[in-house]
Amino acid sequence: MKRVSLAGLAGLVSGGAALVAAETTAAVLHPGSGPLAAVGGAVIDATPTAVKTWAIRRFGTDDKAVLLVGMLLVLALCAFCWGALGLRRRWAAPVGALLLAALGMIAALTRPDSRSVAEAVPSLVGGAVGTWLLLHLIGRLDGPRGTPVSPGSGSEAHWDRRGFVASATVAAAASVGASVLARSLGEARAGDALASRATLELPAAGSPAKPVAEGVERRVPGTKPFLTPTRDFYRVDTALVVPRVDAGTWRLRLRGTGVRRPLRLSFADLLDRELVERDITLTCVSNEIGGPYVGNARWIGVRLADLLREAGVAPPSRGGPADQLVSRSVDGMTLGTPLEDVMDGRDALLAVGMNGEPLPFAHGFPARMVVPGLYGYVSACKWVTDLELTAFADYDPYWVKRGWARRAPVKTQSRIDTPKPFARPRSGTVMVAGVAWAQRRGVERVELRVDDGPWRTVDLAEEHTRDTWRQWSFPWAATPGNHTLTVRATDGTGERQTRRRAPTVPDGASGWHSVVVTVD
Ligand SMILES: Nc1nc2c(c(=O)[nH]1)N[C@H]1C(S)=C(S)[C@@H](COP(=O)(O)O)O[C@H]1N2
Ligand SMILES: [Mo]
Repeated sequence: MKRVSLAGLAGLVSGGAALVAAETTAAVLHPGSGPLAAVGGAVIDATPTAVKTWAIRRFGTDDKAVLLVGMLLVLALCAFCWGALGLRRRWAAPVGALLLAALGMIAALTRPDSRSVAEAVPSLVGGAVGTWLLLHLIGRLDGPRGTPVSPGSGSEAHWDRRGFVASATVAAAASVGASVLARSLGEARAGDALASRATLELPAAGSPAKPVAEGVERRVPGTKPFLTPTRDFYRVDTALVVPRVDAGTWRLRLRGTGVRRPLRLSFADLLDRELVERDITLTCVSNEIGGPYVGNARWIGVRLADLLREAGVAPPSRGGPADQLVSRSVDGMTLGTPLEDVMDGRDALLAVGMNGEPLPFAHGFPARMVVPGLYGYVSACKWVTDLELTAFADYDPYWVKRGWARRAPVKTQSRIDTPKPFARPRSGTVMVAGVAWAQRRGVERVELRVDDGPWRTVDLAEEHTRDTWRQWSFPWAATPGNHTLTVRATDGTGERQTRRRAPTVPDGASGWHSVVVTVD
């Protein structure tokens, strides 16, 4: 192998060691504050909305894994060039390390959940380790006693090949070992959070959910269950590392404009209140027509309106000065919800449980908001730790700053779940089935059209509540050939789902869902 390639390899090994050193330091200081998470978080925040929408559509919940792999590839490329350059110009070793460390430091210090200047330490440690190792390895690529080997001098045999291979191997092995150590350290640090969830027994709800009647659930093969199992529930958030919050030390503050008695609640305080359990269909604004980012879960928690009234808050309709409830999560995410909606009598919850269990970490443990009828980005703050009353005119939360609408009630939607696009069913009776949702308004009717034929009213499952989706099915007498199936719903106010196609940005997609099939 050429010396310059070996120097590139030295860069890779040194870069890897630098990264491991930085991440290990972070695991000790403040889990989740490593340079990878910080830079990744900054990349996510800086990504234009159009690219983010594309990434969610293209990669779904894997978007974060894809981002991580991409970052590692870019980093590897930089490290290779760093090593190769360091062979010719020694100063490139510290300078290159400093540049990357600066990137990590700036990202770590400017994250919304950054706590102190100590967040810069991991990147500094990484930079120092990387510089030292690279200089050391490159030293082995030089002739005896450090005399640089000039290209073509014929003295290539003099450099310490065995020493280089040995050093590089030791460094790589040490990095792998340290990363394993850092991982288990991270797990140990998360131990309190894990234990606080594992030992948690949710009290029974004072106001239980309405039992799901027989007629609510259709079990048509190829459709989703009425209640979405937690493991199948979609996940959308900007958290590269899922926050693992210790319920024992978690606190929720309620403060701001028009708050007469600010609240500061522990998790135990929450559980002391009356818990209500409700089935609520949650929808993501990034859901495309026919898309998967909608789920129906049984949430348990306290009524947000109760907390607000206890704090002396009045909604705008009662002369209150605030019209926006801004929720903040432990990772710095902000969401803004119309205060009027939270206090108008709907089951707006500060949820602590999902489908009979404490919230999973990925879904917001120990507490999150769920507000029927509003897209998740304006209502469903996970890992919530702060509620602030303010005005829409005075504050724009995270997504609004990035071009999404301030107010975003869920649009009426219907979806065909079976047959799947481009399916090849046999002619005869084919079950067409799916769901429709129009939270707060309810679904009154669903119609199906085959090709350009007449709209036909489908068989609707019983309504559970206005805040849950409604299943439907239609036995279709399928004839051979290509067919387009189109569905549309009418909500409880009699308004029909619009045919007008709109993209997800800024306030949710609209249009009819169609599926093309070939009947054999
Ligand atoms: N802290 C935090 N809460 C968040 C988000 C986020 O990125 N961070 N994303 C919101 C969005 S866009 C949606 S659709 C819902 C999704 O909730 P789920 O992941 O439990 O399905 O969470 C909301 N709450
Ligand atoms: Mo969302």
